[in-house]
Amino acid sequence: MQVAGAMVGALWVTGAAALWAALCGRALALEGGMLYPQETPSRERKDLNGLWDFRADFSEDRNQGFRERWYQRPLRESGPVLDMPVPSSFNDVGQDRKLYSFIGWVWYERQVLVPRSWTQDPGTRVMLRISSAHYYAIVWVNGVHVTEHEGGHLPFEADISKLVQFSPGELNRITIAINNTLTPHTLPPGIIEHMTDSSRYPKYYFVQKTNFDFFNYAGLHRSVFLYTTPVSYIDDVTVTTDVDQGTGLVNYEIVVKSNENFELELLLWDKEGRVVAKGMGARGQLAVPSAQLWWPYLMHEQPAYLYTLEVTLVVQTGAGIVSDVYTLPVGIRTVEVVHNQFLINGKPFYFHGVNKHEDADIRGKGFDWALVMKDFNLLRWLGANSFRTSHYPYAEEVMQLCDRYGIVVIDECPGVGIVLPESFKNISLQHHLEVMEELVRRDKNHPSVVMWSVANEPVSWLAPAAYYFKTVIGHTKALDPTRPVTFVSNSRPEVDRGAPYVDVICINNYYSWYHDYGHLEVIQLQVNAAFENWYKLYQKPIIQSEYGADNIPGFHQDPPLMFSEEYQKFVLQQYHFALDQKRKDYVIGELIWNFADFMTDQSPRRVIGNKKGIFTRQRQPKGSAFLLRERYWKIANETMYPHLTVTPQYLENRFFNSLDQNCF
Ligand code: BDP
Repeated sequence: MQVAGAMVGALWVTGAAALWAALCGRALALEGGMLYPQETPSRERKDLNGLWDFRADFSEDRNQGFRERWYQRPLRESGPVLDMPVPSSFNDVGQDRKLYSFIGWVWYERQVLVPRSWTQDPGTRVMLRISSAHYYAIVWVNGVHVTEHEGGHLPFEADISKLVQFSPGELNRITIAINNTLTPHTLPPGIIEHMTDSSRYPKYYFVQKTNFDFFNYAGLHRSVFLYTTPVSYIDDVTVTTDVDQGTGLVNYEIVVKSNENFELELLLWDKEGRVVAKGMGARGQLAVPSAQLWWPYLMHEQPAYLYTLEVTLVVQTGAGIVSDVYTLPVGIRTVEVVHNQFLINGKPFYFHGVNKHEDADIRGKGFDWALVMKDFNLLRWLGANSFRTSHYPYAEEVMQLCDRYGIVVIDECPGVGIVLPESFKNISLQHHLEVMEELVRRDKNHPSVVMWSVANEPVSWLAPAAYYFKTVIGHTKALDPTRPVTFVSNSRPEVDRGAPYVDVICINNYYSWYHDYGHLEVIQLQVNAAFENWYKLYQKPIIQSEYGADNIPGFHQDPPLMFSEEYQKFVLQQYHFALDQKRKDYVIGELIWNFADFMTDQSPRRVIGNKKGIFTRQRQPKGSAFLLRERYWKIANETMYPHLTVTPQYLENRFFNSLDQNCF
């Protein structure tokens, strides 16, 4: 039957990738490093953002594009195409209701002229990098299949040197087919429900069901790049840091791809342009006496200090000497969980921050610099020192800004909505492990990333969850022994099967919202009891990783009623009373749900999306934003000047109103 065919189409691809991975004996995704494409003296970059040709395959089985091989000739010859902006989700750009909720394959195409210098020199390697394509992507260049990738939030790339060198001076056609179908084995998982009751649904009717609370936007969400390296090149750089009595230690490991003999030279530059340490070889340690440490925003007078590591590869080839240069910002800092504390550079760190989403009007999950900067400016205004990348990895450029501004990150993978028993099977587990590998590979060098989160609110009380989370958490710790690992629970301590393996307990609850709604008077008691129960059982530090209430902007009601501004503020205040009793003890953080209103699937519980933002979707403050702002600056004052009695305004004037951009 044709609709089944549509899903078989989607699954066939997933199956093929898994089979290929099994045959190769390793995950496809992890061949090589995934350094952010940079312009350096040896590397050039061209971004392919702008308008692409676009066509959704509305055929009943969604497989017309494959049957007719749309990748073999210009897409516009296959039928009508739309102009589609990249980066952007495709859902909200047009006026077509069918495209808004489309499930299946969409096709993107862009013709690109590659600079002659790239194609004439056989010593140049040309890479195509796709920063995010949600969810499954197949890529062709000039009709030749070059790569496939599963997972919507992490980058992948292909070496297309041979293909572009074959046709110098001609336009090259890049075709990307993307399928947004979620199955029990994707991350996040989902399920396709076929509605077969012909008295209620048309023929072949199906819907995508998910167990997470954000809209499943799809498309090319982040930049597409072409970039070059020499054919002998620096493939990966891994940096970890330590501090020994004021001396900063930078441990490095470089992976080089080269068939020839090579040498590696390393220079570490400070902000003033002085070389503070030098190294040689693929592995070693640089020592920086009296190092300036990387401190979080509002934890130090000079936060977010970054050195620059310059790696130079020198290769002796038959044709002479070739070099490749890569530079990486390096923040020297330590992270440790000791007893009830989360220590950054040996000092207790309290997370006062937010949970976010990549979400905005029109663009959906499409990356947008203006939006990103607005969000960082709002974080600064708020006095927030941290956020969690709920519920998937964010754009690389966002992570770079966190390093630069000292915003601490809990880096979460797309393990959200894991509730179906099938999603605990081996095939899902294997994929989850691969996703963690991809995430750690991409984000390992960011000083801002202080903890990995492997999941949000899975049904962690199910029996298979114990093995599943033990494996995922264990694997993550093996991949990166320098950072703590958590997963975010909404369960009860006595039945949670993941909590024994985490370093920090992260708990979500919505007292007087999803439970005892309307009963504001029970919040403090319930928050306190939850903290005590979790702590009694695990003796681990706790973060209140979500709490909040919806507020429809403009709704006012006093005494407070649900959905009014007054109710949202009241809920927050009650949580704050409870948090204040425990935060000098074992509670090490509070992250509001959510930074801004965001789009969700339609449901009777959602009024055009989730309205728990303290900012609207257009980033305007609700009353709760002012409440939180006062609290965060107060906490920041206590942290930074524990020995002084300063007013909340002191720090705010010192940092926020200062014109010194280095402060943020
Ligand atoms: C939490 C989820 C989050 C939801 C939130 C809510 O982690 O993704 O958006 O509930 O319902 O449980 O607002």
